Amino acid sequence: MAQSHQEPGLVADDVARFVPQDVDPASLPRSFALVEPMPAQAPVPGTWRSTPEFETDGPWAATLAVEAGTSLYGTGEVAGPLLRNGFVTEAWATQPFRIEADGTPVPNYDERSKSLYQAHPWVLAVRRDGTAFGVLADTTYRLEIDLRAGVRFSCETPFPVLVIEGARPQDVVRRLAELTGRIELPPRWSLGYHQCRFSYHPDSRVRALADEFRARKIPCDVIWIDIHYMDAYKVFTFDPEGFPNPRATNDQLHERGFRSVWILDPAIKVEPGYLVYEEGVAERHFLLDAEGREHREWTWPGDAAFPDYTRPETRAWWARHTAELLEHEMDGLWVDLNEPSPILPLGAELPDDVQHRGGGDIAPGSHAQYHNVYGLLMSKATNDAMRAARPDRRPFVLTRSSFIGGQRYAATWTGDNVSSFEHFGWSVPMVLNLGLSGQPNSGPDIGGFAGTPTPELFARWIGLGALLPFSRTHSALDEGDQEPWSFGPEVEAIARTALERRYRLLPYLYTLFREAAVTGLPVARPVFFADPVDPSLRSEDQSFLLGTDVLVVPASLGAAHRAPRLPRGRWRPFTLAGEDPETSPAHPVLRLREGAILPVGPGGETTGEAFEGPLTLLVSLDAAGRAEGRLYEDAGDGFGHLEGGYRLTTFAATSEEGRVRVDVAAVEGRYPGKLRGFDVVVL
Ligand code: NBV
Repeated sequence: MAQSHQEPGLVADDVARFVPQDVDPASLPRSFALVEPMPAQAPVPGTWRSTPEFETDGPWAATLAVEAGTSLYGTGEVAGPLLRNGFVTEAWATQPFRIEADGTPVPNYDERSKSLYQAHPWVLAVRRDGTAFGVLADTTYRLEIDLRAGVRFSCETPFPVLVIEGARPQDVVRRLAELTGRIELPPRWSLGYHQCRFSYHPDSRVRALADEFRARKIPCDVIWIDIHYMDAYKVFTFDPEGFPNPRATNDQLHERGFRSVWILDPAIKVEPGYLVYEEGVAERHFLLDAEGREHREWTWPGDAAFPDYTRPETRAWWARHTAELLEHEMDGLWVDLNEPSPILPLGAELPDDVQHRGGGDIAPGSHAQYHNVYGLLMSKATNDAMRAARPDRRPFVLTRSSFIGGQRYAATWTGDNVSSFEHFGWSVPMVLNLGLSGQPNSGPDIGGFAGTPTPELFARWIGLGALLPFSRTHSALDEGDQEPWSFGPEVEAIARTALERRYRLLPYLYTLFREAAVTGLPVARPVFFADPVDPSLRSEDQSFLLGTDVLVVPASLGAAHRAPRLPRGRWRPFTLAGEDPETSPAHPVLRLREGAILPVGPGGETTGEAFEGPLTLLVSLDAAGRAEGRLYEDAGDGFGHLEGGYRLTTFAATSEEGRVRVDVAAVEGRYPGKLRGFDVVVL
């Protein structure tokens, strides 16, 4: 039986909270999505456009009708198209894989899969008239999201629904970020290119890799160290043969102008004599089964126990070990397998009745309640640890699992993918829907994780991946090499050019990351943001926008795909590194909006170089002969920018009698030093 909501509450002009009838709001679990509890409420006015109908007999459900012509987006990390109308998914963090005959685990999902590694109980709806609303089912429990007829959420436990109204979809996304949190500005080095594989091992291979990048003059800032650095996959240990001196490895990387990111898994190997395990037992840090015994699962290191990150004491213990690890001078941390995922048997998950004991502002609860926030809490514990250990540096954490709001603590990647054109084609829509769900810092495994790409596929993937917010190549154990030079000289040249383009764009990209940190707007945005009333743009998901000014148009994925739909107005093509997208389709065409000024840097092999030296301002005048653009600068690390230690420069161009003149129209912030010199190029 459908019932209307009880005591709907307006918490701001554009946000309303609805609770199912007969449910005492005070009886609902605390929110993990929201940064602050909801403020006092007033009655929702009769003019409110989108209101849920609740069902309370059977599973709890909430349905919102949508007008014809409404486009649905969001739902976090989902494979398939950007436009989500007609899909049924689940907010339930999952590791989707199957085992090949030879024992290799292979990611196993497609457009119809219900869930991937992260959980975002959130839908963004854009009405035909370009106005928008967003719906958050504020629960951590497993939730079905059915978008076949309007928006329908269903769940075994009652949940409140938040509805955000906006004049445009951008307003809704900004409001979502106000409520669920924004990213911290990442350290500038993390905007560079990242090279990863499972695993670069031993340490001599890491050094050789770094030298190879420099010898070949291919831009790269970060090398990643996957699980083989550990001793038998035991967290917070080092393989005495392969990585006997991790500090030296990091020092050598730093000498060569690289940073390093090292992986951490949650599963702690059950092994007498292993300090971390023994402490975990003695101090009761592990999840318990329904009978109160330590819960174990078969994982990468074998039988393992799982830290209970709902406990403040356990987060502090994790932080202490993380701080000790950081004494070896790793620059960033990568938290993996935190859905959390056992390895065997296939598809295993921790049982719903496993107990999380909570503490502080987190109530004790079952795994059914806390499964979806395991990755979020592990990210938080790791981020807090980095911040406490290094108060002067910005933490960098990458997580595989997350929950809505997870952008507060970590960047993310789209998990294990496959070296196929199909998975390649999902890169852009996945990054866009994550952005529309609050997470602006993401990217796919370039080249694909499982399998080895053809030279053509790798070229296409790095050409595109170099333009996504987080840009990292990664590949699985036992797969062929996936370095920029692994596919012959032609692809190497394409990869170098692709990365040179990224490094020239970095001043603009960093400006967009700053915008994301302040407003929550994504770095990579759907094309329909340029014109939310143009219905032809609603399903465009191979082209995308960087900020408001740069349109990225990749070559078509083949005859089965339609030609890209571009927003109205003049978008002038430009090049950055001598590329020719006509002859080399791996390089997406870049276009600059009329009326925009794009600040580009000199490029270089490291972010250090790319943020020094003269700027070029690319100017694309509008019909009135004007253009404007912005550039954000700061120290690149640390927190001085939060105290005004930054400079946000607005450039304005005017044209008179055929001459274009660019002025500094405004400067915000107190960043020492003179503004970098600039050349002007009028497109
Ligand atoms: O740590 C090894 C891998 C990692 O390379 C990959 O990126 C993660 O998604 N990890 C999964 C664990 C191995 C699972 C097969």
